[in-house]
Amino acid sequence: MKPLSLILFLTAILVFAGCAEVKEPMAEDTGEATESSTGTASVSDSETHDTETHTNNDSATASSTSEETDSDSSSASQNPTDPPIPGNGGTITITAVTADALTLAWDKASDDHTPQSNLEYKVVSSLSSNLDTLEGAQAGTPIRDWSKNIDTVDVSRLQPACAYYFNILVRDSFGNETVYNMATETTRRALDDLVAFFPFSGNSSDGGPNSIPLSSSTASPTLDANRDGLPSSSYLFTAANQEYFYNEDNPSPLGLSHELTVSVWVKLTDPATDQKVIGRAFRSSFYSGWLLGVASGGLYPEIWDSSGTRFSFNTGIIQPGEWTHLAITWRTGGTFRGYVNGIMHTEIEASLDPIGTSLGSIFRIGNRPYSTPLFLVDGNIDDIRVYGWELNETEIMALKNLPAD
Ligand SMILES: [Ca+2]
Repeated sequence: MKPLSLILFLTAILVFAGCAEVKEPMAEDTGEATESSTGTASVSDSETHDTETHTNNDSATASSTSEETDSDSSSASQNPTDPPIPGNGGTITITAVTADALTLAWDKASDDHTPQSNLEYKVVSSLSSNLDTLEGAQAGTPIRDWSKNIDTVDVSRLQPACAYYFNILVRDSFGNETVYNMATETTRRALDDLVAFFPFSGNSSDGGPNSIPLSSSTASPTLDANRDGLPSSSYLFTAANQEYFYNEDNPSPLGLSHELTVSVWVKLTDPATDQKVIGRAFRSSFYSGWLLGVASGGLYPEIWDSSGTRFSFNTGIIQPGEWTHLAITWRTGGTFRGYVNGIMHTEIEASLDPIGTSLGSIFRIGNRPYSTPLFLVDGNIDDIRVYGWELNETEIMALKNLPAD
Protein backbone atom coordinates (compact mmCIF):
# COMPACT_ATOMS: atom_id res chain seq x y z
CA MET A 1 0.00 0.00 0.00
CA LYS A 2 2.68 2.47 0.98
CA PRO A 3 4.74 2.31 -2.21
CA LEU A 4 1.55 2.59 -4.26
CA SER A 5 0.41 5.62 -2.30
CA LEU A 6 3.79 7.20 -2.79
CA ILE A 7 3.66 6.55 -6.51
CA LEU A 8 0.19 8.04 -6.73
CA PHE A 9 1.32 11.02 -4.70
CA LEU A 10 4.37 11.59 -6.89
CA THR A 11 2.28 11.14 -10.01
CA ALA A 12 -0.15 13.76 -8.74
CA ILE A 13 2.72 16.15 -8.16
CA LEU A 14 4.14 15.52 -11.61
CA VAL A 15 0.77 16.03 -13.28
CA PHE A 16 0.17 19.17 -11.25
CA ALA A 17 3.66 20.49 -11.93
CA GLY A 18 2.97 20.44 -15.67
CA CYS A 19 -0.07 22.66 -15.41
CA ALA A 20 -0.36 26.17 -14.09
CA GLU A 21 -3.13 28.62 -13.39
CA VAL A 22 -3.76 31.37 -15.90
CA LYS A 23 -0.65 33.44 -15.45
CA GLU A 24 -2.32 36.79 -14.78
CA PRO A 25 -5.84 38.13 -14.62
CA MET A 26 -7.13 39.21 -17.99
CA ALA A 27 -8.82 42.36 -16.66
CA GLU A 28 -6.83 45.36 -15.48
CA ASP A 29 -8.22 45.28 -11.96
CA THR A 30 -7.75 42.26 -9.74
CA GLY A 31 -10.78 40.56 -8.32
CA GLU A 32 -9.78 41.40 -4.78
CA ALA A 33 -9.65 45.12 -5.37
CA THR A 34 -13.16 45.18 -6.78
CA GLU A 35 -14.58 42.91 -4.16
CA SER A 36 -13.24 44.99 -1.29
CA SER A 37 -14.59 48.18 -2.86
CA THR A 38 -18.09 46.78 -3.06
CA GLY A 39 -18.01 45.18 0.35
CA THR A 40 -20.98 42.84 0.35
CA ALA A 41 -20.30 41.42 -3.10
CA SER A 42 -18.14 38.54 -1.98
CA VAL A 43 -20.26 37.12 0.82
CA SER A 44 -22.02 33.81 0.36
CA ASP A 45 -25.76 33.27 0.24
CA SER A 46 -26.15 32.52 3.92
CA GLU A 47 -23.94 35.39 4.95
CA THR A 48 -26.04 37.74 2.87
CA HIS A 49 -29.09 36.84 4.89
CA ASP A 50 -27.19 37.40 8.11
CA THR A 51 -25.93 40.77 6.98
CA GLU A 52 -29.39 41.94 6.13
CA THR A 53 -30.80 40.83 9.42
CA HIS A 54 -28.28 43.12 11.05
CA THR A 55 -28.52 46.14 8.80
CA ASN A 56 -32.24 46.08 8.13
CA ASN A 57 -34.81 44.71 10.48
CA ASP A 58 -36.96 41.65 9.95
CA SER A 59 -39.49 43.59 7.92
CA ALA A 60 -37.04 43.84 5.01
CA THR A 61 -37.29 40.12 4.35
CA ALA A 62 -41.02 39.96 4.96
CA SER A 63 -41.84 42.79 2.60
CA SER A 64 -39.53 41.80 -0.20
CA THR A 65 -42.16 40.02 -2.28
CA SER A 66 -44.87 42.64 -1.96
CA GLU A 67 -42.58 45.47 -2.96
CA GLU A 68 -40.94 43.88 -6.00
CA THR A 69 -42.35 46.36 -8.48
CA ASP A 70 -40.82 49.53 -7.10
CA SER A 71 -37.57 48.11 -5.83
CA ASP A 72 -35.73 48.88 -9.10
CA SER A 73 -34.87 52.16 -7.43
CA SER A 74 -31.62 51.96 -5.51
CA SER A 75 -33.39 52.53 -2.21
CA ALA A 76 -31.12 50.92 0.36
CA SER A 77 -34.00 49.76 2.51
CA GLN A 78 -35.26 47.27 -0.14
CA ASN A 79 -32.20 45.03 -0.64
CA PRO A 80 -33.89 42.07 -2.34
CA THR A 81 -32.07 38.87 -1.48
CA ASP A 82 -32.76 36.63 -4.48
CA PRO A 83 -29.69 36.23 -6.69
CA PRO A 84 -30.00 36.34 -10.48
CA ILE A 85 -31.05 33.22 -12.37
CA PRO A 86 -28.33 32.00 -14.77
CA GLY A 87 -29.42 31.70 -18.42
CA ASN A 88 -29.94 28.34 -20.14
CA GLY A 89 -29.89 26.46 -16.84
CA GLY A 90 -26.39 27.76 -16.11
CA THR A 91 -24.71 26.00 -19.02
CA ILE A 92 -21.26 27.26 -20.04
CA THR A 93 -20.00 26.27 -23.49
CA ILE A 94 -16.33 26.05 -24.38
CA THR A 95 -15.09 26.46 -27.95
CA ALA A 96 -11.98 27.38 -29.98
CA VAL A 97 -9.74 25.25 -27.79
CA THR A 98 -6.03 25.50 -28.59
CA ALA A 99 -2.89 24.67 -26.62
CA ASP A 100 -3.02 27.98 -24.75
CA ALA A 101 -6.44 29.52 -25.26
CA LEU A 102 -10.17 28.88 -25.45
CA THR A 103 -13.47 30.75 -25.47
CA LEU A 104 -16.19 30.58 -22.83
CA ALA A 105 -19.77 31.53 -23.63
CA TRP A 106 -22.99 31.53 -21.64
CA ASP A 107 -26.54 32.86 -21.80
CA LYS A 108 -27.06 36.02 -19.77
CA ALA A 109 -28.84 35.73 -16.44
CA SER A 110 -32.14 37.32 -15.44
CA ASP A 111 -33.18 38.88 -12.17
CA ASP A 112 -36.38 39.91 -10.41
CA HIS A 113 -35.14 43.43 -9.65
CA THR A 114 -32.00 44.25 -11.56
CA PRO A 115 -32.34 44.79 -15.33
CA GLN A 116 -30.36 42.24 -17.34
CA SER A 117 -28.09 44.97 -18.72
CA ASN A 118 -26.98 45.79 -15.18
CA LEU A 119 -26.12 42.26 -14.10
CA GLU A 120 -22.40 41.69 -13.62
CA TYR A 121 -20.31 38.62 -14.35
CA LYS A 122 -16.98 37.42 -13.07
CA VAL A 123 -15.08 34.54 -14.67
CA VAL A 124 -12.94 32.28 -12.53
CA SER A 125 -10.75 29.28 -13.23
CA SER A 126 -9.09 26.51 -11.26
CA LEU A 127 -6.93 23.47 -11.81
CA SER A 128 -9.25 21.51 -9.52
CA SER A 129 -12.90 20.59 -9.73
CA ASN A 130 -13.81 23.02 -6.95
CA LEU A 131 -15.83 25.78 -8.59
CA ASP A 132 -19.29 24.21 -8.49
CA THR A 133 -20.47 26.10 -5.41
CA LEU A 134 -20.70 29.85 -4.85
CA GLU A 135 -18.07 29.65 -2.14
CA GLY A 136 -15.78 27.55 -4.32
CA ALA A 137 -16.17 29.87 -7.30
CA GLN A 138 -15.48 32.93 -5.14
CA ALA A 139 -12.15 31.32 -4.21
CA GLY A 140 -11.26 30.61 -7.86
CA THR A 141 -8.58 32.44 -9.81
CA PRO A 142 -10.23 35.51 -11.36
CA ILE A 143 -9.59 35.69 -15.08
CA ARG A 144 -12.19 38.38 -15.87
CA ASP A 145 -13.22 40.76 -13.15
CA TRP A 146 -16.81 41.89 -12.60
CA SER A 147 -18.10 43.12 -15.95
CA LYS A 148 -21.59 44.23 -16.90
CA ASN A 149 -23.75 42.47 -19.44
CA ILE A 150 -21.17 40.11 -20.97
CA ASP A 151 -21.82 36.58 -22.24
CA THR A 152 -18.46 35.48 -23.60
CA VAL A 153 -14.79 35.76 -22.75
CA ASP A 154 -11.62 34.70 -24.52
CA VAL A 155 -9.25 32.99 -22.12
CA SER A 156 -5.55 32.94 -22.97
CA ARG A 157 -2.20 32.22 -21.33
CA LEU A 158 -3.17 28.63 -20.55
CA GLN A 159 -0.72 25.73 -20.42
CA PRO A 160 -0.91 22.97 -23.06
CA ALA A 161 -2.47 19.59 -22.27
CA CYS A 162 -3.92 20.74 -18.96
CA ALA A 163 -7.42 20.28 -17.55
CA TYR A 164 -8.91 23.61 -16.49
CA TYR A 165 -12.17 24.22 -14.66
CA PHE A 166 -14.22 27.37 -15.17
CA ASN A 167 -17.24 29.02 -13.71
CA ILE A 168 -19.12 32.29 -13.97
CA LEU A 169 -20.36 34.27 -10.99
CA VAL A 170 -23.26 36.61 -11.61
CA ARG A 171 -24.50 39.31 -9.25
CA ASP A 172 -27.34 41.80 -9.16
CA SER A 173 -27.24 45.47 -8.16
CA PHE A 174 -27.74 44.47 -4.52
CA GLY A 175 -24.69 42.21 -4.42
CA ASN A 176 -26.62 38.93 -4.47
CA GLU A 177 -24.49 36.36 -6.22
CA THR A 178 -24.88 32.93 -7.71
CA VAL A 179 -22.91 30.69 -10.02
CA TYR A 180 -23.36 28.97 -13.36
CA ASN A 181 -22.52 25.27 -13.79
CA MET A 182 -18.84 24.56 -13.57
CA ALA A 183 -17.37 23.55 -16.95
CA THR A 184 -14.08 21.85 -17.72
CA GLU A 185 -11.83 21.52 -20.74
CA THR A 186 -8.37 20.13 -21.43
CA THR A 187 -6.20 22.34 -23.60
CA ARG A 188 -4.65 20.84 -26.72
CA ARG A 189 -1.08 19.65 -26.84
CA ALA A 190 1.45 22.07 -28.29
CA LEU A 191 2.55 21.81 -31.92
CA ASP A 192 6.14 21.32 -30.78
CA ASP A 193 5.11 18.27 -28.74
CA LEU A 194 6.34 15.88 -31.43
CA VAL A 195 8.14 12.57 -31.83
CA ALA A 196 10.45 13.48 -34.70
CA PHE A 197 11.28 16.64 -36.63
CA PHE A 198 13.49 16.70 -39.70
CA PRO A 199 13.81 20.36 -40.73
CA PHE A 200 16.59 19.49 -43.20
CA SER A 201 18.38 22.68 -42.24
CA GLY A 202 21.85 21.97 -43.58
CA ASN A 203 21.75 18.29 -42.55
CA SER A 204 19.42 15.34 -41.94
CA SER A 205 19.44 15.53 -38.11
CA ASP A 206 16.29 14.89 -36.12
CA GLY A 207 15.56 18.07 -34.14
CA GLY A 208 12.91 16.28 -32.07
CA PRO A 209 13.26 14.89 -28.54
CA ASN A 210 14.36 11.41 -29.68
CA SER A 211 17.25 12.45 -31.96
CA ILE A 212 16.50 9.55 -34.31
CA PRO A 213 19.63 9.02 -36.44
CA LEU A 214 19.34 8.67 -40.22
CA SER A 215 21.70 7.02 -42.65
CA SER A 216 21.75 7.82 -46.33
CA SER A 217 21.80 5.59 -49.38
CA THR A 218 25.05 5.19 -51.31
CA ALA A 219 24.05 8.09 -53.51
CA SER A 220 22.88 10.62 -50.94
CA PRO A 221 20.03 13.10 -51.37
CA THR A 222 21.49 16.57 -51.84
CA LEU A 223 20.74 19.79 -49.97
CA ASP A 224 18.60 22.24 -51.92
CA ALA A 225 16.60 25.42 -51.39
CA ASN A 226 13.44 25.23 -49.30
CA ARG A 227 10.05 26.67 -50.29
CA ASP A 228 11.20 30.16 -49.26
CA GLY A 229 14.26 29.90 -51.49
CA LEU A 230 16.62 29.55 -48.53
CA PRO A 231 19.63 27.49 -49.70
CA SER A 232 20.56 24.13 -48.11
CA SER A 233 17.22 23.90 -46.31
CA SER A 234 15.50 20.93 -47.96
CA TYR A 235 16.70 17.72 -49.61
CA LEU A 236 16.46 16.87 -53.29
CA PHE A 237 15.93 13.16 -53.93
CA THR A 238 16.80 11.78 -57.36
CA ALA A 239 14.89 8.57 -57.97
CA ALA A 240 17.17 7.40 -60.79
CA ASN A 241 20.11 7.40 -58.33
CA GLN A 242 18.13 5.54 -55.64
CA GLU A 243 18.61 8.33 -53.09
CA TYR A 244 16.92 8.06 -49.70
CA PHE A 245 17.39 8.23 -45.91
CA TYR A 246 16.75 5.33 -43.54
CA ASN A 247 16.99 3.88 -40.05
CA GLU A 248 16.82 0.08 -40.08
CA ASP A 249 17.19 -0.34 -36.31
CA ASN A 250 13.48 -0.62 -35.67
CA PRO A 251 13.28 2.99 -34.35
CA SER A 252 10.81 2.52 -31.53
CA PRO A 253 9.69 6.15 -31.05
CA LEU A 254 8.26 5.96 -34.58
CA GLY A 255 6.40 2.72 -33.80
CA LEU A 256 3.24 4.71 -33.12
CA SER A 257 0.24 2.49 -32.70
CA HIS A 258 -2.72 4.38 -31.27
CA GLU A 259 -2.42 7.92 -32.60
CA LEU A 260 -0.27 9.29 -35.37
CA THR A 261 0.18 12.51 -37.34
CA VAL A 262 2.67 12.92 -40.17
CA SER A 263 3.26 16.30 -41.80
CA VAL A 264 5.64 16.95 -44.70
CA TRP A 265 6.35 19.36 -47.57
CA VAL A 266 7.11 17.95 -51.02
CA LYS A 267 7.94 19.35 -54.47
CA LEU A 268 7.68 16.47 -56.91
CA THR A 269 8.72 16.16 -60.54
CA ASP A 270 5.79 13.89 -61.34
CA PRO A 271 3.10 13.39 -58.66
CA ALA A 272 1.34 10.91 -60.96
CA THR A 273 4.09 8.38 -60.20
CA ASP A 274 3.73 6.09 -57.19
CA GLN A 275 6.24 7.45 -54.61
CA LYS A 276 6.69 6.60 -50.95
CA VAL A 277 7.62 9.81 -49.11
CA ILE A 278 8.01 8.66 -45.51
CA GLY A 279 7.05 5.64 -43.46
CA ARG A 280 7.90 3.01 -40.89
CA ALA A 281 6.76 -0.42 -41.94
CA PHE A 282 7.54 -4.10 -42.23
CA ARG A 283 6.54 -6.88 -44.57
CA SER A 284 6.72 -10.58 -43.85
CA SER A 285 3.68 -12.82 -44.24
CA PHE A 286 1.69 -9.58 -43.86
CA TYR A 287 2.34 -5.84 -43.79
CA SER A 288 2.42 -3.64 -40.69
CA GLY A 289 3.16 0.03 -40.09
CA TRP A 290 2.43 3.41 -41.63
CA LEU A 291 3.35 5.19 -44.81
CA LEU A 292 2.69 8.58 -46.40
CA GLY A 293 2.95 8.33 -50.18
CA VAL A 294 1.86 10.01 -53.38
CA ALA A 295 0.27 8.45 -56.48
CA SER A 296 -2.00 9.40 -59.37
CA GLY A 297 -1.39 13.11 -58.67
CA GLY A 298 -2.70 12.91 -55.13
CA LEU A 299 -1.95 11.90 -51.55
CA TYR A 300 -1.73 8.12 -51.17
CA PRO A 301 -1.15 7.00 -47.58
CA GLU A 302 -1.26 3.41 -46.37
CA ILE A 303 -1.61 2.07 -42.84
CA TRP A 304 -1.58 -1.59 -41.86
CA ASP A 305 -3.01 -2.53 -38.49
CA SER A 306 -1.68 -5.19 -36.12
CA SER A 307 -3.50 -7.93 -38.02
CA GLY A 308 -2.22 -6.76 -41.40
CA THR A 309 -5.44 -5.15 -42.61
CA ARG A 310 -4.67 -2.27 -44.96
CA PHE A 311 -6.27 1.17 -44.75
CA SER A 312 -5.67 3.54 -47.65
CA PHE A 313 -7.07 6.23 -49.92
CA ASN A 314 -5.92 8.38 -52.83
CA THR A 315 -7.04 11.99 -52.50
CA GLY A 316 -6.42 15.67 -53.31
CA ILE A 317 -4.46 17.24 -56.12
CA ILE A 318 -0.68 17.68 -56.10
CA GLN A 319 0.78 19.83 -58.88
CA PRO A 320 4.11 18.87 -60.42
CA GLY A 321 7.01 21.14 -59.42
CA GLU A 322 4.98 22.94 -56.73
CA TRP A 323 5.71 22.90 -53.03
CA THR A 324 2.75 21.09 -51.44
CA HIS A 325 1.97 20.36 -47.80
CA LEU A 326 0.79 16.81 -47.09
CA ALA A 327 -0.46 15.40 -43.79
CA ILE A 328 -2.17 12.32 -42.43
CA THR A 329 -3.70 11.65 -39.03
CA TRP A 330 -4.79 8.36 -37.49
CA ARG A 331 -6.59 7.46 -34.29
CA THR A 332 -7.21 3.80 -33.61
CA GLY A 333 -10.96 3.31 -33.25
CA GLY A 334 -11.47 6.80 -34.69
CA THR A 335 -10.59 8.18 -38.08
CA PHE A 336 -7.83 8.17 -40.66
CA ARG A 337 -7.63 11.52 -42.45
CA GLY A 338 -5.69 12.94 -45.36
CA TYR A 339 -4.83 16.62 -45.90
CA VAL A 340 -3.40 18.47 -48.87
CA ASN A 341 -2.24 22.07 -48.30
CA GLY A 342 -3.93 22.15 -44.90
CA ILE A 343 -7.34 21.08 -46.21
CA MET A 344 -8.82 17.74 -45.17
CA HIS A 345 -9.75 15.85 -48.33
CA THR A 346 -10.60 12.39 -47.10
CA GLU A 347 -11.68 10.81 -43.84
CA ILE A 348 -12.24 7.09 -43.39
CA GLU A 349 -12.84 4.89 -40.38
CA ALA A 350 -9.62 3.76 -38.76
CA SER A 351 -9.16 0.21 -37.52
CA LEU A 352 -10.24 -0.80 -34.05
CA ASP A 353 -6.84 -2.50 -33.87
CA PRO A 354 -3.66 -0.47 -33.38
CA ILE A 355 -1.21 0.25 -36.18
CA GLY A 356 1.16 -2.69 -36.60
CA THR A 357 4.56 -2.20 -34.99
CA SER A 358 6.40 -5.38 -35.98
CA LEU A 359 9.94 -5.89 -34.80
CA GLY A 360 12.33 -5.28 -37.65
CA SER A 361 10.35 -2.35 -39.01
CA ILE A 362 12.35 0.05 -41.16
CA PHE A 363 11.97 3.82 -41.26
CA ARG A 364 12.68 5.42 -44.62
CA ILE A 365 12.35 8.83 -46.26
CA GLY A 366 12.10 8.88 -50.05
CA ASN A 367 11.77 5.13 -50.54
CA ARG A 368 9.34 2.37 -49.60
CA PRO A 369 10.15 1.27 -46.03
CA TYR A 370 9.14 -2.36 -46.14
CA SER A 371 11.41 -3.87 -48.80
CA THR A 372 14.15 -3.29 -51.36
CA PRO A 373 14.26 0.18 -53.00
CA LEU A 374 11.20 0.90 -55.10
CA PHE A 375 8.68 3.73 -55.49
CA LEU A 376 11.46 6.26 -54.84
CA VAL A 377 10.72 9.96 -54.57
CA ASP A 378 11.90 12.21 -57.39
CA GLY A 379 11.86 15.78 -56.06
CA ASN A 380 12.22 17.69 -52.80
CA ILE A 381 11.16 16.71 -49.29
CA ASP A 382 11.23 19.09 -46.32
CA ASP A 383 10.15 19.88 -42.78
CA ILE A 384 8.96 16.43 -41.72
CA ARG A 385 7.03 16.33 -38.45
CA VAL A 386 5.82 13.13 -36.79
CA TYR A 387 3.48 13.24 -33.79
CA GLY A 388 2.22 10.55 -31.46
CA TRP A 389 -1.19 12.20 -31.27
CA GLU A 390 -3.98 13.08 -33.65
CA LEU A 391 -3.89 16.74 -34.68
CA ASN A 392 -7.23 18.30 -35.63
CA GLU A 393 -8.10 20.31 -38.73
CA THR A 394 -7.19 23.64 -37.14
CA GLU A 395 -3.82 22.32 -36.06
CA ILE A 396 -2.99 20.84 -39.48
CA MET A 397 -3.73 24.21 -41.07
CA ALA A 398 -1.50 25.83 -38.45
CA LEU A 399 1.29 23.40 -39.38
CA LYS A 400 0.84 24.25 -43.06
CA ASN A 401 1.11 27.95 -42.16
CA LEU A 402 4.25 27.60 -40.06
CA PRO A 403 7.27 29.41 -41.51
CA ALA A 404 9.69 27.23 -43.47
CA ASP A 405 12.70 25.83 -41.62
CA1 LIG B 1 13.71 22.79 -44.19
